[in-house]
Amino acid sequence: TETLAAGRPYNPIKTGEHGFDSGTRPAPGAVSASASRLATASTLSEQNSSAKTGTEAVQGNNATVDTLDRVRVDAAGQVLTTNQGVAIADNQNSLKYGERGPVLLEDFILREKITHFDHERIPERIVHARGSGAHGFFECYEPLTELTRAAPFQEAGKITPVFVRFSTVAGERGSKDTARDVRGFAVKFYTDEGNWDLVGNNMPVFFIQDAMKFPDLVHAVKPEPHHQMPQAASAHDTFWDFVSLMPESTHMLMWLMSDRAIPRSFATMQGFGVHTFRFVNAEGQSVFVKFHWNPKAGTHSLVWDEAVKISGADPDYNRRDLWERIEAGAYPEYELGVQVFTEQEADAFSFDILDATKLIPEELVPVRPIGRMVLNRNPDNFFAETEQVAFCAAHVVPGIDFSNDPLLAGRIHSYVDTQISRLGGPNFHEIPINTPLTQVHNNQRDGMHRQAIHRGKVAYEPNSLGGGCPFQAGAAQGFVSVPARIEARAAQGKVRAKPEKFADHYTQAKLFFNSQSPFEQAHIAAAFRFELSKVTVPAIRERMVSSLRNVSEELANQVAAKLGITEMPEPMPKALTSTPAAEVNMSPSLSLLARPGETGIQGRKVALLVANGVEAESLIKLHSKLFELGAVPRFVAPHIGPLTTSKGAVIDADASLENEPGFLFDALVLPDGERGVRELAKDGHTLEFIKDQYRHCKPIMVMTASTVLMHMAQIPPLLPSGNEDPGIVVGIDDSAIAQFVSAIARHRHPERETDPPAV
Ligand code: HDD
Repeated sequence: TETLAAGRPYNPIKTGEHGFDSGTRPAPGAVSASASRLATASTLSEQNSSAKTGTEAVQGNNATVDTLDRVRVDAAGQVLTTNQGVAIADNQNSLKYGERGPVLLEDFILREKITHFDHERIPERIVHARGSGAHGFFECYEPLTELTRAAPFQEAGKITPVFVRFSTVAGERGSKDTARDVRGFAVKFYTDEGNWDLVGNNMPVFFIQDAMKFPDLVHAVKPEPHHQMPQAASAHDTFWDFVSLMPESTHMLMWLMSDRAIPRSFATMQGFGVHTFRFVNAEGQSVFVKFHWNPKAGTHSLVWDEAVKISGADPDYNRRDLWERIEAGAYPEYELGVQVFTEQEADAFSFDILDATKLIPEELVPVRPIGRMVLNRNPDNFFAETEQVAFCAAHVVPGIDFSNDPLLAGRIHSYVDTQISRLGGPNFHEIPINTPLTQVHNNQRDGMHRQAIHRGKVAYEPNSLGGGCPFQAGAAQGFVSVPARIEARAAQGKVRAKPEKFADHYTQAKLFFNSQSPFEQAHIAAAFRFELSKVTVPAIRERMVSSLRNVSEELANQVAAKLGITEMPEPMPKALTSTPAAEVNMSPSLSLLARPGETGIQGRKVALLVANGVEAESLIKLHSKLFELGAVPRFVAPHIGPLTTSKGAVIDADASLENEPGFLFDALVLPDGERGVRELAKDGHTLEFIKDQYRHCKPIMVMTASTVLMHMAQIPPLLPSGNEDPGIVVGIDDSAIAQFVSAIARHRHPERETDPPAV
């Protein structure tokens, strides 16, 4: 076999047959022998993984990443072949009868190539079509054996590999990242007792209470069927028609109109399991649980004007940010927290825990941190991993179980069903990114694209011919559903109905709105104004305003005024005349400001404007300081390439004012050096750059010679309140740098914001 393998095209799927290692799966955490041969450390994230995380985690990470090695293909040093492994002599010309003659049907090489190409696309996801994935690991803080027997939570320090996919919901696969939309936050845990998918969103509530309404919701928000517009946007008639007729969506609309719907980065948004789930321990005792992902980098969002501009200049804004953070070793990290409560506690709440339009205020049930997730490796191939990954709300492991949330019930059905058409048959669990680390044995057979070669003649159970295998695991090892009591009142029997508490649609919408800071509230009002101003039917706008009156009169008035509604419509009639008193009326943790983050300025992009003739020393000092703190400083100039500074040194510009406009950066530095400043002043892009930074409330550092640029851009020297603007730092000494760094850490300085914008 040695001689056979040597010098032959190496097919990594068939390691066993070619006499390399047997192709068995490595134990979780083990580094497979083939890894060193096949995987060349090609990305920075691979090279960096151990040094940067510095924990056992990298090993855990390798557990999934390693099993994928059996299918990773590296063509280095190999000849080009057909799919049958036949070497191809000429990949330039089709087979013809004479140089100028017709192409021959016989050309199987041409036909194989074109046929495969013709089928390169698969259907996109019906929702969440646009997404970005990453590998990583989950690390458990402490054993949770009292609460759950779920494998990831059994030991302190235990590592479980994960694959995560973030997504927008409404847009098509090639749509922009910065649409106003919910973000998907789907985590596949490759546990050592099978795959568990926590398929969540970046908002803790949902539009509807029952899966029966999901197709209606999606048809309403997707581009309108007659002309297929607008793309990746909810600002159109059908969406607002539907939601204004569905008062249960009001709470979710508050979230969707908030800046949560335009995250600055996937690394700066929360994630939520949304539904109530159950934890089940080894004794079979169960408690209810809600899952929360809290980003270590804090919660930071864009502002609308910025998101709109970014979608033109960089439609891949969030995807690029995720990729670059991982390549740079600034791994996105999230803490997993749980709200745990009993059935008795749940019964006493003023809302129903089976209602996905309600959250449980953290002030009522605190969030207990139980572990952390680090994303430390980019996929090798977008299609094979991010596109083919199949998440499913029904994928749970022993220790996790469902509640009776009727939205969840529909999801338990929908995901497998959708993958069957999207991924072409029932065997998508065999696609490498979807395979569990545990072995799979059952009597399911055949179907499209079957990979496993089942041996023997037994495909049924019970059997004696196969020695009774595979055999039932029994309750100690296998999945056992919680024997939850069914509450249907005897007299009710089978019904199509909802419990009464589901009908309170406004208490939590109010709670959310009242818990926002003034600038967050202003952004919510502006978002309603914008979206509804795109609605062409006045009756829909009015209906929405009538619904908002049940949330906040002030909000309703503000929105109505900007829609030209002079006579306020009556508040929408409520389904319930009296609702149980809410436990909390303010929940500070619902504000984005509640989580500024622990990672300082890491990952923030800072533009240092330069041109021929700028003063270099101060810029270089600042550049290295920012770099040291984990920020991404970039020299931006009228053109890319080398520039000569005031003292004749050379600075290389990374980007131009044209190819990376101001709104792509989190902060701006205006240089010293009069000649350079004069050159910048001649370029209209410079003033737009400054204006956008100011309008989007981002910090600006102004070195003395550049104060003229601030005047030219008509930047007000003081805040509207008359106070100094803490986001504008003049000078370059150490205290100015310190002030600038803390201004960047704060991200935005909304106290300068006016509506409409002054600049
Ligand atoms: Fe869903 C995809 C999250 C309700 C049916 N959903 C999908 C994805 C996420 C969510 C993150 C993308 C997974 C990926 O990256 O591949 N969905 C949610 C959340 C919901 C929710 C948090 C409410 C709490 N979904 C929901 C309902 C249904 C679906 C009620 C149907 C009854 N969702 C699907 C789907 C998708 C999907 C049609 C499309 C592509 C896919 O599953 O793989 O089955």
